[in-house]
Amino acid sequence: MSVNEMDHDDEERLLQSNQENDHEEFRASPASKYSKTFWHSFLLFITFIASIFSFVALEHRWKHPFTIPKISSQEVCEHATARPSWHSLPLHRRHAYTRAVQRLTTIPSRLGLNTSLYDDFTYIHIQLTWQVHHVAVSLPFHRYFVHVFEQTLQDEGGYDGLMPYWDWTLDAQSPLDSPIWDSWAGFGGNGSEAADSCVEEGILGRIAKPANYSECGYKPHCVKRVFDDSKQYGMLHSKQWNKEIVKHIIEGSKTYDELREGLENGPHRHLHLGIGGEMPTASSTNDPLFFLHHSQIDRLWWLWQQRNPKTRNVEFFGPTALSDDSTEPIRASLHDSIKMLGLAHDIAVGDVMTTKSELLCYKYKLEL
Ligand SMILES: *[C@@H]1O[C@H](CO)[C@@H](O)[C@H](O)[C@H]1NC(C)=O
Ligand SMILES: *[C@@H]1O[C@H](CO)[C@@H](O)[C@H](O)[C@H]1NC(C)=O
Ligand SMILES: *[C@@H]1O[C@H](CO)[C@@H](O)[C@H](O)[C@H]1NC(C)=O
Ligand SMILES: [Cu+2]
Repeated sequence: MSVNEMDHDDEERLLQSNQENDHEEFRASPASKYSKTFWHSFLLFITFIASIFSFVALEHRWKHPFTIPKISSQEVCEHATARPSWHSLPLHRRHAYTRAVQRLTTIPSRLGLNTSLYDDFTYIHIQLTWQVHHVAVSLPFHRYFVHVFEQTLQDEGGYDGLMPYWDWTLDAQSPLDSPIWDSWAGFGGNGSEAADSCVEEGILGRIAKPANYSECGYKPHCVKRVFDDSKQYGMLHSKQWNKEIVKHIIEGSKTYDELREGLENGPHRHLHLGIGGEMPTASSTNDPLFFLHHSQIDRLWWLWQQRNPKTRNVEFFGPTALSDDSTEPIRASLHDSIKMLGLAHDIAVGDVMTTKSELLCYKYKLEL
């Protein structure tokens, strides 16, 4: 086919279509037909992109409804109730608490695991261990973690109260006489020598066995306690968690990082070590004392915050877990997320800096 022939053919086609257009006024010319299709596709494309964006936004909002931190000391919940001290709870209330914990071990996992709802907490604590200890986020993480446990006890364990805290400073003089070890209205005591240090009384003896996760994954086992009577630190390391030590940390810590470090490496760590067995491991959550212990740590942070809420409800800094491809630590920020791996919403640190937030809404009694 020659170039001329082609031109001729095209000319003819053009002529034909022009004639057709003359006859049918409503039909668009080839050029405008082209542009109409173009605009149709363009609009369709825009709509498509827009819907993708809104879907992603919705999805994000659904999964992380709290990711926008309120970076202020906003105390929006005015009628916060105070969490109770274990020591001040009547015996039947203490028993009711242990029954609620017990119930969580009979409810299926929320994470879709073949273990219990109670085990979900241990599973998550193990998964996140390296990200949430000895770093700035350790206090906010455990504040939120205990809150999720408290909510779960209320919603699914049938517990109609707030999370109690174990003020171990009250027991530092005589740790073995603490009411916390009661076998009916408490958690049982030291592990049994005859049973390889497994706890055989209290809630652990009655029900919560086997614990299903250990540091190395799925591994049904009994929960152990090996009370340490240390020459240096005293019975259950109580010289490291008595009232004087705690007072010194609360009154002496000028910054968040100082307080976090002082609490975490001091009383917090020594209580784990002093009780021994499962407590000083990543699966410490298998011992239900974990939650009362961390409620107390949370209370001490809270007491420190109350001394200057305006500043301390937004003061958050310190070390973070190292990023994979850099030796430089990332700067800790109120925007950092706190993951709950599906057990509850992921949130931002800024969401739990005050306990009188919409999300948390609790307080403690204002006394050390
Ligand atoms: C471990 O899993 C079994 C089977 O799901 C369950 O019966 C048991 O209560 C779980 N243990 C705890 C401590 O939740
Ligand atoms: C539960 O899952 C674990 C793996 O996470 C598996 O090893 C174990 O056999 C399962 N147990 C049952 C009773 O299916
Ligand atoms: C706790 O029990 C273990 C045996 O399981 C024993 O070795 C240890 O001395 C006990 N601790 C105290 C303080 O009684
Ligand atoms: Cu922890």
